[in-house]
Amino acid sequence: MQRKKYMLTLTELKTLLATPQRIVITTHHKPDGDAMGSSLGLYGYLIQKGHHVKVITPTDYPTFLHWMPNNGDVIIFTEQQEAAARLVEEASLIFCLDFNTLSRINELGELVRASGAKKIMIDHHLEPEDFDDYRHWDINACAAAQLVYDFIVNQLQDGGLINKDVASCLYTGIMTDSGSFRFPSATSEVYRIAANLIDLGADQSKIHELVYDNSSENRLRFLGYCLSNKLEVLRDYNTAIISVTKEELAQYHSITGDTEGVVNYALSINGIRLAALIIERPDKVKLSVRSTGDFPANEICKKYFNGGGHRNAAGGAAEKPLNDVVNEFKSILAEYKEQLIA
Ligand SMILES: [Mn+2]
Repeated sequence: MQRKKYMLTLTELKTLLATPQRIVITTHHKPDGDAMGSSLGLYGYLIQKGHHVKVITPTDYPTFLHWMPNNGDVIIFTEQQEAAARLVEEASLIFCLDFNTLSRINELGELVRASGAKKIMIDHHLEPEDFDDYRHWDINACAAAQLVYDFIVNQLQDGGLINKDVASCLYTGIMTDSGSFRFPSATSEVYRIAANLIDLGADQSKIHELVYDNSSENRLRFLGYCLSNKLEVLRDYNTAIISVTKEELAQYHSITGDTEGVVNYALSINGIRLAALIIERPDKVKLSVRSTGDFPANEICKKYFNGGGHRNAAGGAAEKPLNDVVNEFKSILAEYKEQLIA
């Protein structure tokens, strides 16, 4: 892609980072383990350099991520809009982690766009928008946290500052985005980075427990309900769908993070190549779509549901009744039948 404007070089960025800056780190809507892990990992590095740093998330995020080092310093935009807006406006550098289009951070996006700060994108999603001044972007990276590691160690040559806190955050990002090191993106290089992070203090067993064995009883019962009552298996298309109404979410007192990972259970059925979790949210219907092998989940999300993502993990949304979205999703499958039954 042709970049129009003048880009910051690595040398120029290093020079900027050599003196204290006012830095904002932000990440995508409804942050996941990689969004928070990459953000708080970079935060833990930058504060050691004497910068004034704040992590601002567009929205809240799951409680199973609240244990992360320096979580108490995070500002949630929807809860502290004025303070967040001031920080963005006054920042000299804004790091944009684990997303690459400003629409992914809601109203915060326009504030970031308007800010005079230099913008640094560290990301691994397809099709970045041209809003940044410096880019460390690689779609083959398993996580933004892997790219933050590479940024600190190889680009800034500052690996000596990866302490236990930084290592724990970056490890969390890599672990969650690689499906606990099982997706094809978890290359031997990723395992080597993880091993380094363990050597630097990340307690891999503890971190796994904090993230994955930290469910509320409601969350587990909700999962059970989805699997026994809401799962639809369409064998003709090797596809499984779980759809959930807002009444059902309320019945299980669902909170942020409670629906995360549910779609993976649908995908884990033998022979299933495509799985969707379709949820009625207050404003719109949201889809999480997962696939195996080379089936493009992101293509379906982009073409029909105003979204996108990775080939095997994508998302979208629709402003229609839940049933209409479920029926539309089913009607699309015929177009992909050959690929789905291959
Ligand atoms: Mn990510």
